[in-house]
Amino acid sequence: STTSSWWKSAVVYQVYPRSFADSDGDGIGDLRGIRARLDHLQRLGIDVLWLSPIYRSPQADNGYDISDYQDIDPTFGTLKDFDDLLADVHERGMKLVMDLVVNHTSDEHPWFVESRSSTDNPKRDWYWWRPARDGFAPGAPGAEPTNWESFFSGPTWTLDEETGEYYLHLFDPKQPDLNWENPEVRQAVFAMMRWWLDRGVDGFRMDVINLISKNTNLPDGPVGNAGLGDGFAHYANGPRVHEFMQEMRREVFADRPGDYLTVGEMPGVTWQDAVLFTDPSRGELDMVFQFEHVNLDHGPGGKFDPRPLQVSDLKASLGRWQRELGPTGWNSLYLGNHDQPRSVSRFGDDRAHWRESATALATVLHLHRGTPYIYQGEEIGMTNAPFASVEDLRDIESLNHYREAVVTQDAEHVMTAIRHIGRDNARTPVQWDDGPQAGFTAGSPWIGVNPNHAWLNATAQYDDPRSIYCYYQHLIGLRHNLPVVAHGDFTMLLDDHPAVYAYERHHDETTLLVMANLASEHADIELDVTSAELLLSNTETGTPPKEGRLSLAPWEARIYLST
Ligand code: ISL
Repeated sequence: STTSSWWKSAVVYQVYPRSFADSDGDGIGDLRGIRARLDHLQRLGIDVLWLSPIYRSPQADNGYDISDYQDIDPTFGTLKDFDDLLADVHERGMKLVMDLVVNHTSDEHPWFVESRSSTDNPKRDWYWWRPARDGFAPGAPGAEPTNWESFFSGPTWTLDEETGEYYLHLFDPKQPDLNWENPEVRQAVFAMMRWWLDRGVDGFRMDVINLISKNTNLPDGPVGNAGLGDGFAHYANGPRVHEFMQEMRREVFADRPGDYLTVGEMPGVTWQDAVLFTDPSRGELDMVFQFEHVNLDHGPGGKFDPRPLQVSDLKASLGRWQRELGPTGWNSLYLGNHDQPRSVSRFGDDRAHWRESATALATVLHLHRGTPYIYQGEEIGMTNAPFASVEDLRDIESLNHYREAVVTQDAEHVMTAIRHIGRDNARTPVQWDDGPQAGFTAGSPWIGVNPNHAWLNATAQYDDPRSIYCYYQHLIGLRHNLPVVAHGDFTMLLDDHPAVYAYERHHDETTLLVMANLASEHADIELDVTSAELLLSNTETGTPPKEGRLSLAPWEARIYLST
């Protein structure tokens, strides 16, 4: 934040409103639904609630396509409902952070409607308009101004028939990119942010914020999929991104005392750049979401070409970020969100060792240096969903990929990859109880409820001291109560062990020793815990340590403290 580092001892919880809780039976979660479930969050112990977008939106990308930044989509409620929710969150001692989606708007946003209306409209330059490539007629194959492939398949340019020019959209055609080179655009965004802060919100999670500065020459990228090019080097981490972040900090936060949180979502950000973004002396962001560890299981063909993840790669990657951001910057810690498959299914063993692997992964993550993020349902161990066919899917990314991929690949092969890595895995409704539709809605849900809610649900876990939910309560308590968790330095141990993730944190006279076996076989390790106190473990009766040796059961995790 601007005035303190309160978020170092905080835990953030992400709500994806569409799938959290439905109060009115239309099958889609809403703000009143969230309000009615605040006990779940407060008892868990979280400090901050991050809301995925609730603004007015055609919902082409579930709200990441905004048509009015200063209103609530009727699907989710009203501004009054929002104010009520915010008041309740604050009354319970928690904070609320909004999603800020300003790399692009909806094509139905009045700014874009004006911009596309004519080549000399005053807002023409608020977006990226370009004529067809030299020597090509508009609309001809290959006439797009660059060869870039969009994140959601197909080219990043769409022809507007009326004016005969193309507009840029790194995501769907319904998500045109704003032109941050234009100072009027920046001022409009900053004014909108101030409006929300005046309303009382506590900060922003900034969607793909490292994509806002493009190489204005718009060069082609190396050709890959389907004849399209990879433009990443020309639109990500661009030349003015740090300047824009500093300007935002000045214009939006500088004269505003208060404990805010800013986190930039940044696909492809390097640790070198992350240090610059999060160095407090530079006045940019409090922390960033990096993607290195969630891209480790992507194959040469990208995310829909998954390959097995090696624990050693995960250790090397997260360890590097701990080391490099250590003295100057600050990490965001996450294993899942609304764009990623369920962490217990992806990194754990959601069949034979469901509870142990969910809690082992949580142990590893939460005791790192950084601010942990919990994605809704993770705290009860929700798993990937058994999507039977393409009819069960809702996500624009998966559906576009499916349509494109089945032209050249076997449909069942395509579905296997989507079942493994697709975003809808994280978007099935939160499983509150074992009743109809898992207690999510009295109506018919917009996406199917996972049938495992019969046994996997929140209600079954509240009073079970061995539950995943209760384990998360303990982990959050450790961050709140032990300065070493929030402020200690980080040293990786057993670097070369293929399955055990172990590290030490030091602060003043205190040492925290964390270890977890991230495999479904026993592991023997050499670590001396003789003078340490066992603080928390995810197994009932761990094997007692002997002369510097420990034997860990499958997915066993232990936390020791010595002072
Ligand atoms: O999930 C992804 C596809 O592999 C990512 O590339 C994702 O699109 C990227 O992380 C950006 O995500 C954010 O912006 C998107 C939106 O669809 C995501 O839900 C959001 O988190 C466009 O606004």
